Amino acid sequence: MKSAKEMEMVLKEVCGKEIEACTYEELYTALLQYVEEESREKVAPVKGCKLYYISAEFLIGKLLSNNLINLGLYDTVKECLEAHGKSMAELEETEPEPSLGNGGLGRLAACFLDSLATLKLPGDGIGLRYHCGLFHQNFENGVQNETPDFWLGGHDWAQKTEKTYTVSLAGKDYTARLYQIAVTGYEGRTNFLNLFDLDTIDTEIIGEGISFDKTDIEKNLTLFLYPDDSDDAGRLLRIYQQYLMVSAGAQMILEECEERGSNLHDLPEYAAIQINDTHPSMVIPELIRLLGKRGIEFEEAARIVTKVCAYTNHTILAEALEKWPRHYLEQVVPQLMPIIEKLDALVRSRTQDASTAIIDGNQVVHMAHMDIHFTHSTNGVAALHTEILKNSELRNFYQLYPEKFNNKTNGITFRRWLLECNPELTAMIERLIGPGFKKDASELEKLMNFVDDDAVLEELADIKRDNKKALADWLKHNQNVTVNPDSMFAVQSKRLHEYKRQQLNLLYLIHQYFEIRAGHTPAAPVTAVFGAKAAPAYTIAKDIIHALLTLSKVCESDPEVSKWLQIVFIENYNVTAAEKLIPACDLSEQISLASKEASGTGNMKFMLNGALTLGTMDGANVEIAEKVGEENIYIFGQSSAQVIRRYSHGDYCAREWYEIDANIRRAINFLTGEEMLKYGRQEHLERLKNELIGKDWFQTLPDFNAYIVRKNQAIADYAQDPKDWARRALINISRAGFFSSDRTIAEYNEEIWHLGE
Ligand code: 26Q
Repeated sequence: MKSAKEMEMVLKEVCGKEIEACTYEELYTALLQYVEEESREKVAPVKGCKLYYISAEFLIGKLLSNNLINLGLYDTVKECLEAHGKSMAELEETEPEPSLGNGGLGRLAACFLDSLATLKLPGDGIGLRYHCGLFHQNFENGVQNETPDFWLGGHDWAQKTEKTYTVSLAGKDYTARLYQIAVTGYEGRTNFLNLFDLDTIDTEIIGEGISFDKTDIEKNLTLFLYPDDSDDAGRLLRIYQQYLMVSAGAQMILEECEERGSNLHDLPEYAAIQINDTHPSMVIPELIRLLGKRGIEFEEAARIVTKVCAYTNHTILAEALEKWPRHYLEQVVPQLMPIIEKLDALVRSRTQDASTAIIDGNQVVHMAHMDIHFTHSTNGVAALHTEILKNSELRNFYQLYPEKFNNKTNGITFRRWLLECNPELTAMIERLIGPGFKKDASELEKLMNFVDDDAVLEELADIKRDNKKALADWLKHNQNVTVNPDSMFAVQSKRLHEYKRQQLNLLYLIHQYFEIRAGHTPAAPVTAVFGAKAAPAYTIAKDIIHALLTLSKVCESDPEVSKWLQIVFIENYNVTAAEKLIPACDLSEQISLASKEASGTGNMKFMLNGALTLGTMDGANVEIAEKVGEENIYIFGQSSAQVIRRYSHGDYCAREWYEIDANIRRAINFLTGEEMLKYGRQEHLERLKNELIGKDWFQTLPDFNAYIVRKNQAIADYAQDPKDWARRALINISRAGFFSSDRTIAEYNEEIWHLGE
């Protein structure tokens, strides 16, 4: 362990001048270099099986503080900087956030990399080095606007290597170059995130907003994450991206395994590949193709690949299950088509059930079907989700391969989502139960000894108050909005999607507006905070954002309402914003339509930071409720069984609910009332209103009244008995241990991967 004095020497040497004389940029670059070197010291040779986690997204967040914490250097660096008048917070501002993911699936991949390295398991990530990644969001006149996020501008963590692989796309050879980000675990080993890219990418081709020529593969291939796929060119580009990732990845895997002594027939002893949703599914035929080129015949190759690969399903929404018209694949990856056809024939020899075919009667290729047939494990990401896969969504597959199906409830890394983002709470926990919880999260249980300790509860409440104040300062600085830290912070932050039902929250807030104006004020003032990006082509999602931004103005401009209710929408919600927001939350909104949210991981982050959950019995909320007990969570709404039944009967009629229920009618009509039209755009608001009355595919209206009752109950409890609220928050923290990604990764390893050292 270095002292602050020694750290000073290091920094002075790297920068070539006194710390006082350095800019933050210089200090950041110096620390990046130093951390890189320290991380490399922890690279260890691999013995036995190694994991390759292939994913289109790795939402890793900023790395400097995270890596310093994991290397045990954070306090020293902070002390050293402060001794020379420099602030860690300002230094952190210098680092751009890598923009390599869009939501839960990408953040999960990042948490998994942290846990693998912390548990000293050999496991690398494989993905793409997007130059602009996910778009940058800003609001203009109450509307989401997208611009490119040039995160690669300055110094970044991805080191260019000399390793390249040739990948054939549409019959033409391209050179994929490997970049590597060192992933260093908490007192653990160093693994790598391997990102592929072309040298020929050209950001100059970006036009208005995030538009660009989708056909110029050489220049655009890794420009953006999930390019708009509402047209053929966009969809083809996704296939180009996916194949670049899996082909370069598969070549790298085989090369590494051969170097370590594999004769490829024994590949399962050297490699385990986890396929993160269907985006990397082409790795299956690609590996078979590469094994074929090395002399292994098709049947054996298919058996080997099945043993090596495992598949995780992250969604049951039909539209997210990738399926490609056969002619797309014929155009982009003609070399894979004969293999996919053979795999399809093999499936047809195994079963008569046409619903599980890889290539269906319409000549559409189903990626998830290929995954389930040709991997040895298919897992869901929360207990309820896995049950739904087995019993409804993938029922026919489950009947074919019951032994392949298993659950791995998601988790989060406590290093980033507690130690890094909430140092005050971390310090309190450490003082009460010692430091063991940092690596063994189940030790948080020991906090149960303090749930009746008034001093501890008061301290917990003070910490929450400080975090709310810090968020308020941050919001003032970033968005020039002023929020009241003495109000209750009710937060819904996640991608914008109708199934997540930000629109339910919207209708509640409209309801509250009416109630306050009628003199029925809530038990405490409430600040409703949102953070969400909508996919650029997702019209209704953008309408929901617009309605919330407009309602925010309506509330703000009413002096009576604004005393009690404020709506804040965080611009460009990302990992950095989440780290400020989550520790400041009182009430965590997890209100998806039951059966639709595979797991959720935000729910776990909020719980760990002492928020109480208001949620439906969906995804991992079910397991959170089981761990904390019903007195310590606010559950409402239809059950997943009820929802599934409603869908199968096809008898949900939103208009009937609208017509029968005066509360619902009042809230929906308000969308196009004069107050809203004063600030908002009629076209957007009317479209949303019509959608809610005419369709409401995610059944907002049947849960509306139950949501109002539960939420108002939570606000009343918060206002009336702050000590009891703190007590229940502490119970939530102490029961959060199960949701550590260390536990999740240990389960994957014991049941699926069986990794070596
Ligand atoms: C598919 C086809 C075409 C274009 C895009 C896509 C696409 C892109 C991203 C489909 C899905 C995604 C991302 C899904 C995702 O983030 N799922 C979330 O995964 C989390 C981790 O398991 C869960 O906690 C969330 O419940 C789940 O929504």
